[in-house]
Amino acid sequence: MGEEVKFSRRSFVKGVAAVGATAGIGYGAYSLTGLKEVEPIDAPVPGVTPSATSTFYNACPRNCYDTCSLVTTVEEGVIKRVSGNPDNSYTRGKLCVKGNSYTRSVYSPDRILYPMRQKGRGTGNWERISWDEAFTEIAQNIIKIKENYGSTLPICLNKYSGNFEIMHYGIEGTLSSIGYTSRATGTPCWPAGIDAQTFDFGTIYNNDPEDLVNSKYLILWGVNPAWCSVHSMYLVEEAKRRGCKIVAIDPILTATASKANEYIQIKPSTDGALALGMAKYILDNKLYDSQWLESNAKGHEEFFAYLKDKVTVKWASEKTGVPVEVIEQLAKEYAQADPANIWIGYGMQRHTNGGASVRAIDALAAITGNIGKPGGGAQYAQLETWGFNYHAMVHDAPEGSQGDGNRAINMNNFGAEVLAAQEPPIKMLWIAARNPVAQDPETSVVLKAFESMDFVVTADMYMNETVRMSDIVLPVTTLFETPGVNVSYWHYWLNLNEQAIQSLGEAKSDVEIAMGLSAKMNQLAQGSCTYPTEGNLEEWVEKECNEGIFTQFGLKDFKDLKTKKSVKAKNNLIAWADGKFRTPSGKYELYSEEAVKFGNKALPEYIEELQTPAEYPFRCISPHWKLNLHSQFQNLDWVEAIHNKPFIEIHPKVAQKMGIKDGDSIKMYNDLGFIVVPAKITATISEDIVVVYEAWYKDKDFNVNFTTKAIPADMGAKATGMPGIAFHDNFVNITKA
Ligand SMILES: Nc1nc2c(c(=O)[nH]1)N[C@H]1C(S)=C(S)[C@@H](COP(=O)(O)OP(=O)(O)OC[C@H]3O[C@@H](n4cnc5c(=O)[nH]c(N)nc54)[C@H](O)[C@@H]3O)O[C@H]1N2
Ligand SMILES: Nc1nc2c(c(=O)[nH]1)N[C@H]1C(S)=C(S)[C@@H](COP(=O)(O)OP(=O)(O)OC[C@H]3O[C@@H](n4cnc5c(=O)[nH]c(N)nc54)[C@H](O)[C@@H]3O)O[C@H]1N2
Ligand SMILES: [Mo]
Repeated sequence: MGEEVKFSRRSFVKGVAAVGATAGIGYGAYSLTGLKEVEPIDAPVPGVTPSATSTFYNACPRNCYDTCSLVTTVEEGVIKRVSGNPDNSYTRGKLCVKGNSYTRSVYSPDRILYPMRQKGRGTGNWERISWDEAFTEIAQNIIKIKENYGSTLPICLNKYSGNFEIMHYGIEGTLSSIGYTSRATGTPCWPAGIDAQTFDFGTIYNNDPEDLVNSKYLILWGVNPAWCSVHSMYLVEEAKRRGCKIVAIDPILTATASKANEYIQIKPSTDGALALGMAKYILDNKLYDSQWLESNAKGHEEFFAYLKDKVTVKWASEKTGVPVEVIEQLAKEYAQADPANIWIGYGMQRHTNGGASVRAIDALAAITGNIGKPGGGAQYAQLETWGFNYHAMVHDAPEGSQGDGNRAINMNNFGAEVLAAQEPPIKMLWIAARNPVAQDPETSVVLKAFESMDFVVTADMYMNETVRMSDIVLPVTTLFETPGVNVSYWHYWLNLNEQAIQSLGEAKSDVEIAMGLSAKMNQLAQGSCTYPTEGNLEEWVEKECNEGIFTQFGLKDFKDLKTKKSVKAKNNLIAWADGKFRTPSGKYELYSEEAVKFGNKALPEYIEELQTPAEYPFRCISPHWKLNLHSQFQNLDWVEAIHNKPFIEIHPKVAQKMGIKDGDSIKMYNDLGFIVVPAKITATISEDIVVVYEAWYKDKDFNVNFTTKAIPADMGAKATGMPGIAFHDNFVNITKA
């Protein structure tokens, strides 16, 4: 990246300063021209007796393993308490810090409650407008783009994981219903691992996490449930109580690792070498399950030949920094325990060889015959419970739409690809359930892309960095203000989401926004939008369900779900128990031709990790933070009261060498950008890394993604349309600021 991009970070700092100057950085950090104070809205839901205390069941829709079932107490139309559903054996009556702060998140003084227009993107000079004005301006812009370019391809949607409730796929539906558009495609989250497991097993499919308690040996491999899946931590601890040995493998001694029987500190991005070293030991000592391999696997001879030819435990030790004896002991214990289980995290696959690492770890489970049985497996994720109709999502382009489909824009290189798009260029962005300015790599480039647009619309609940770069913001409801239904990508529960309160201010759900826009588009240009213009949302939730869902969850019909609220899948809770893999051969594929088609090795071979360049001697790992969910929750004053400062973790020896003391202001930089944060000196990390947790802090000029480059991971294109991103291959240097 050249000078220009490097310094565009500064221009963003100016942008923030301008917001502060206009509004005074305080709650919300935006100015509302001519607005009176927001009154609390406490009108009850129609049909609910005012002043009565009512209980509603809600479903946490955040992008989180736990996807909890919530019990919401409402008094006189106001939420008083949100707690975990005790009848759900995964949620177990408890919530995480974020869940416990839901009451604040709904009534936060930060909530955006009205549609607003910004006079000058990034100025903070917002004015309240009516929904009619907002829809008119958006519709006119869409119609103008169609006139100028002959298609709607200059409009680009960026939507991801702000809300995973099934009706929120209506956001994709909104754009489909106006024509073919450009779409941010792929995911910054888990794609390399998905492809890896797709090559090996045919798809992602994990055992019911409640089955973790049946393990005798559990490796937590680059996963941090103590922060990122707190309800699973109960299961890990219960397994331990029943005699299971817990081993954590991570470059950071995480809160999870601190609860394990053994912690193994590994050099980042070398997990494949550790897994292959273990496999070699297992092969040499004949600890593999030849019977399982004979009946279930394809290519184990080729894999064993590769191990014999290329892998030694000593090599694995040199690569990973893990002593030979530790690798041997780990391999022996793992292979001899029955059943033995591995939970493969998403953090560990955010490397250029992340997919290959996941395949090597999967191979351990396969060669030891730990697949398809209780307490065993290679757990990553599952989509088995996601068989909805996607009724809110599927909408045809209007008749006469030009083009033959949507255009894919890589979500993992969003800024650069938006800027580079030609014939036609991208002119308008629609952002919903997404905060790309905070969460995408190369923030300075993302900001340039936003600056270059003719028109930006963002639908969100809070005034975040992306909203600040928009022309119009549309206020969306929280999960308590709209009905829905949710499942998890980890556990096997399905949770109903009931509307517990009326929407605050003028907030609308994403589907209601689509309906309103459709009405306006058709008013201005008949036939220009196929989205329904009205509909009962409760009925729409029912339309998402089908016989497959009812059978899977033991429900008679939708009414039955409305009575039961939270239900667990009845069968297929042990992945691959039937031995029918969904690969081309129907077997577990240690040798995958499909992998070759996507430019990868057929075998789970080691792919060299990126080496630290001399000028940027630290690898910056930027994992997820305990108190937020990406850019969500950290902005709440309740959460800020617990913790409101980003920091950089530095090993004591590095600190000593550089004369850095705890709390010193540190500049972390590379050729892309920099951040300035206080130092936290800690021996929980190794000397070759620094750690900065990714998060959005309200009114703080902090975003680690100013330094992360859009470096692709090795896999992801098959299942998600684009390769993943190597967030943790971020090489930096540090100096005292
Ligand atoms: N509190 C909270 N919960 C969350 C989230 C959140 O932001 N906050 N996010 C949700 C989402 S979207 C996701 S994807 C999941 C993520 O859930 P996790 O995968 O558990 O979390 P991460 O922080 O992404 O990464 C886990 C660990 O991977 C380690 N790691 C990084 N590189 C390597 C490596 O090369 N080898 C090994 N062995 N380990 C490595 C990191 O040090 C980190 O401790 O959590 C979900 N839950
Ligand atoms: N450096 C670094 N960067 C990372 C990662 C990392 O480990 N390191 N992790 C990556 C991962 S795993 C992920 S999943 C991504 C997450 O990236 P995003 O999907 O962008 O994540 P969020 O910040 O959870 O949500 C975005 C926005 O959705 C809004 N929202 C919530 N509910 C609704 C709704 O109902 N409607 C609408 N319209 N908006 C809503 C929230 O207020 C928030 O502003 O970040 C990635 N970025
Ligand atoms: Mo994620």
